[in-house]
Amino acid sequence: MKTEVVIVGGGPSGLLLSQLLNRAGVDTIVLERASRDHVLSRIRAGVLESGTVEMLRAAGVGARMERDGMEHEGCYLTDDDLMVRINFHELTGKSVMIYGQTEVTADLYAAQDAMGTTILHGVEDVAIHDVTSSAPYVEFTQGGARQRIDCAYVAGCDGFHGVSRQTIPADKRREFERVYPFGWLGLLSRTPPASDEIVYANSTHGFALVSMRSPSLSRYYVQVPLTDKVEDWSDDRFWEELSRRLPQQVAQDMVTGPSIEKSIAPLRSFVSEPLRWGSLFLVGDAAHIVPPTGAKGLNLAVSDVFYLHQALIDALKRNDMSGVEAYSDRALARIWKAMRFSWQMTAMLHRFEGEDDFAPQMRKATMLHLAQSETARRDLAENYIGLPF
Ligand code: RFL
Ligand code: PHB
Repeated sequence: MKTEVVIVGGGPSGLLLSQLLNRAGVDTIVLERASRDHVLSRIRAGVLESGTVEMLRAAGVGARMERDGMEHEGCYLTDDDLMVRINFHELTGKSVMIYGQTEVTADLYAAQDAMGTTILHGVEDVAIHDVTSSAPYVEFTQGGARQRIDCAYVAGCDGFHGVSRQTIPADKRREFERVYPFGWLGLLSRTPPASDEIVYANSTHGFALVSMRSPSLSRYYVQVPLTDKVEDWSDDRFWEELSRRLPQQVAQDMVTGPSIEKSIAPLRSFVSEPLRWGSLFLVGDAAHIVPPTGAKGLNLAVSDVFYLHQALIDALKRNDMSGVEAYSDRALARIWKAMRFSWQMTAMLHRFEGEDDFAPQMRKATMLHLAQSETARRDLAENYIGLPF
C-alpha cells in the first residue's frame, strides 16, 4: 500500500488529523489496534475549550455538538462550604462546551465514513521504519497477514502506551514526569447532575468533582489512594463519600442512582521531547499526559493536531517545510503552559497523603484569594477556557 500520511492510532487525535488532512486533499491511512466499538466505549474527557470547539466546527464535525453540547459560562471551585464561581464569560468573553469525548469520536468516525477515508481496525504489531530516510514505511499485521505502507510522513497518535514514541531512539528523547500519589475514581450515572455547572471541590476528606454529559447524565469523580480497586467501591460507598466532600448546598441537591460505568485513572504529568523525529510526529497522549484536573488532555491533543495538519498540508501541497520544522517547538510551548496549569490545579485541589498542617492552609488561602481577587479569577479563567493556539 501507499499513502501520503500514515496515522497510527484512531482515537480523537488520529481521527481529527485524518479528517482535516482528507478535507485538504491529503491521502491518509489510519491504523487502529482496537475495534471501533472499543474506542467509542471509553469514557474520558468532557470539557472542550473554545478553540477546540472552533476546530471541530472548521473540520465539519460541529453540527451534533452545537445541538447536544452544553455551553458553560462558568464553573465552581470550593473549599469545604466556601464556593467560588469563576465566570469565564465575564472574565474572558469566552465559554467552554460540555460534550463527551465519546461523542466527538463518534462524530469523527461518521464524517470519515461519509468521506470514504481508510481506517483499519484490529491491526497488530505496528512497526515504523526509516523515518530519518527519504522513504519511510510502516508495517503491521492484520488478519494474520503482514502488510507494508510506503508514505511521506507518519503521525504517532497512538496514546501513552503506543509504539510511536518508542520509535524515537532513547538517547534522542528527553522525558519529564511527575506521578501523583492518588487516582480518580469516576462514576457515570443516569441521574440529573447535582449542579448546573462543573464543581471542583476541595475538602478535608479529599477532592471531588461534579460534572455531566447531559441534563440527565452525571459524571462524578473522587480522589482515591492508588492502592484502591474499583471493587472496593460499591455505588453506595461512592455516593456517601462524594456527598461528604461536596459543599452542603451542592450535596443536598444530589440525586443518586446505579452506576453505568466506574473506573479508576492514575494521575500523572508527562512530556516527551522532541515531538518530531525525521518524518515521524508525536501527537496528543503519545507525547504528553496531564492530570485531568484542568480538563486539558483532549484539548491539548486538538492543539497539536492544529499545528500538525497545517504543517503537513504546507509540506505536501506547497513544498513549504517551515511548519514541519517548527512543529515540535510550537506545540511544546503550548503544552508546557497547560502542564503548568494542570499541575497547579491538581496541587490546589487535592489532599496529599502524609502532608503537614501547612498544606491545607495554603489551599484554603488560595481559594480565599480567588474569592476576593478578580485578577486571580481572570488568570484561572484564561487558562481554563484555553490559551490561544
Ligand atoms: P488516545 O485516546 O489514547 O487514542 C490513542 C489510540 O491509539 C490506539 N493505539 C494503537 N493503535 C495502533 N497501534 C498501536 N500500537 C496502538 N497503541 C494504541 C488506541 O487504541 C487508541 O484508540 O489518545 P489521543 O487520540 O491522543 O487522545 C487523547 C485523549 O484521549 C486524552 O488526552 C484524554 O482522554 C485524557 N483524559 C481526560 N482528558 C480530559 O480532558 N478530561 C478527562 O476527564 C479525562 N479523563 C483521560 C481521562 C484519559 C484516560 N486514559 C488515557 C487512561 C480518563 C482516562 C482513563
Ligand atoms: C469530565 O466531565 O469527565 C471532566 C470534567 C472536568 C475535568 C475532568 C473531567 O477537569
